[in-house]
Amino acid sequence: MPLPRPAIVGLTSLLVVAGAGLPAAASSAPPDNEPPGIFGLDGILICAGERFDPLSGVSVFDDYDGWDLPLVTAEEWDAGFPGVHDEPEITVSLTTPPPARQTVANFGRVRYAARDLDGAVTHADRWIGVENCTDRPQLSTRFFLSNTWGPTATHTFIWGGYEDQALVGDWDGDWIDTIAVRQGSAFHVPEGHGSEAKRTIYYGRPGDVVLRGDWDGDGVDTLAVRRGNAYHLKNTIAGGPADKVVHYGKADDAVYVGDWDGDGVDTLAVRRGNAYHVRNTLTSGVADQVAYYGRAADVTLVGDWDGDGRETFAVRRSNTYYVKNAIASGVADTVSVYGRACDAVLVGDWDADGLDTLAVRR
Ligand SMILES: [Ca+2]
Ligand SMILES: [Ca+2]
Ligand SMILES: [Ca+2]
Ligand SMILES: [Ca+2]
Repeated sequence: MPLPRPAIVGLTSLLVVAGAGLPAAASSAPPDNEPPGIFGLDGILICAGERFDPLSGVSVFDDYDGWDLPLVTAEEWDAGFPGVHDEPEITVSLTTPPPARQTVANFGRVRYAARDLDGAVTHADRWIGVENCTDRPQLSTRFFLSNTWGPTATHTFIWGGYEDQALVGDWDGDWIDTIAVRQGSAFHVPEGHGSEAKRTIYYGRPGDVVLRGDWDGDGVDTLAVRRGNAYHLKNTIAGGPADKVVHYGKADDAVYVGDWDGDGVDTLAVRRGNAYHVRNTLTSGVADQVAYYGRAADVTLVGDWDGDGRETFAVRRSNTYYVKNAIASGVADTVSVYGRACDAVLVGDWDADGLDTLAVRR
């Protein structure tokens, strides 16, 4: 009796990202040439100018017995792919490599093949596109939280909507940062990583710039609305009028929130070019400290990277992070490569060990 044809799931949603000049129609796999039994290649994300390894981030699952199937590795690819794994039931290989290990100009097609035990081969074509992520990272509803700078995500979940603003905070004072999502003036605050249970609060107007911080040092993060250079701070997770209004910097300054001096209270810093004007009290006035770090074009992150209770800056260039552990000018203390150039990242202490690490929204 022949074995039932195993189906491969996990190839369903090769993530196709619209880029400049990419027709919208190319962002979905052609429905008619999807053979039965092969689904899923999720998580492929290609950045403009990035070398594309078609097997990076791909997982394939065999719904015949539920085993996760390994694909060929990048090393095998380099050694003269296509190679085929001797898997007990199915082998999956990429047979047509047009965009492989190349800079993808716009979009293209890759072909995957699956062969089951009796030698039958089925193919699946998938269109891929290229995202221009230099302006704004592609947002997603999938979050990958990591407690280290290593490649392993400790929490993976789907949460919120694609365009929702994500706000990281310790909303209940348990020292664990979680990710709230904003929809207009509604903020959905989860009970834990990936938890469906949530509180919804309403604050500000839909177009407001909203920041989060622990403005009173009680260990609980709350919200603030920015209007120009006025910051309307609220010390409880609730709607209603602000508890305090602080004016700082100029209306067009980039602003960052952090506990720069380790006193438990978050305050503001504004950035002009690569100059960071840091203030340690929630009052109007001039900066307590000015530090020059990185380049004007860098993306800036705030975190307590070394667990000393003080938050400092890191700058990001593509997927390289230059971390500084003091509010000071000078070279980075650590340099780490993490994730991909198109990733949207968030910073938080996901495990309450005092160290901030990254989460990828991909
Ligand atoms: Ca607070
Ligand atoms: Ca402080
Ligand atoms: Ca620190
Ligand atoms: Ca941590």
